Amino acid sequence: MRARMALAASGLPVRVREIILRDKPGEMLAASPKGTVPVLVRTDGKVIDESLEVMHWALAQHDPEHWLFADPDETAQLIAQNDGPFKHALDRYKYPDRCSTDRAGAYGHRSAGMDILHALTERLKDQNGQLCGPAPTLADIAIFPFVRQFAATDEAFWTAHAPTRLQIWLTGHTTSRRFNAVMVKFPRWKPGQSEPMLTAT
Ligand SMILES: N[C@@H](CCC(=O)N[C@@H](CS)C(=O)NCC(=O)O)C(=O)O
Repeated sequence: MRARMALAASGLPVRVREIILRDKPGEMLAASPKGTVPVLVRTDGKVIDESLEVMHWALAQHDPEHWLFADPDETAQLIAQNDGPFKHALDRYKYPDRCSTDRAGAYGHRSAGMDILHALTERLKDQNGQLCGPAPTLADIAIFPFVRQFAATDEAFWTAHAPTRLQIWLTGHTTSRRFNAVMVKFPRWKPGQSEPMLTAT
């Protein structure tokens, strides 16, 4: 979703092939054999199959909301923490069975995730609203979809225990017009079918 967010913000014309992960089309695997989404095939045939790289590629061409204006090292550190330790904790909290974690273990991972989120909340305070300043930048957009998953794992816990400022930040992102536009599922793509354009928002 973060890749779609950056593509939609950039306004670049992009055609979408909606796929189902348990039944990946051969065309997708031919472009990117590792079989994860997103996969972006550029007009010159080059393939980008990491969401963060898709974001950088799109915003490097057009960044109307200045998502790349934040300090690049700080941004990279925040995203590395998200994609590393936070994602590790999230997966084990969200899917304890898949990760062979028992309930007590899952709570340990929830607690590790919450520690990271408390540190992010301090940033929201210091930076006056978003992670790297008063307006959203790359770090906010790259990170909030994961915090959304964390929050949705146990909504009652989230509402009762997540810092208010973090809840406000998350709600601001998840209720945005752009996020709700990119979350809409397109019809599943089949070979020979036309591909809808991703709406620029
Ligand atoms: N680091 C990758 C992670 C991509 C990833 O793991 N995507 C998941 C879906 S969110 C996936 O495609 N999983 C493959 C599967 O479930 O078969 C990125 O952000 O691009």
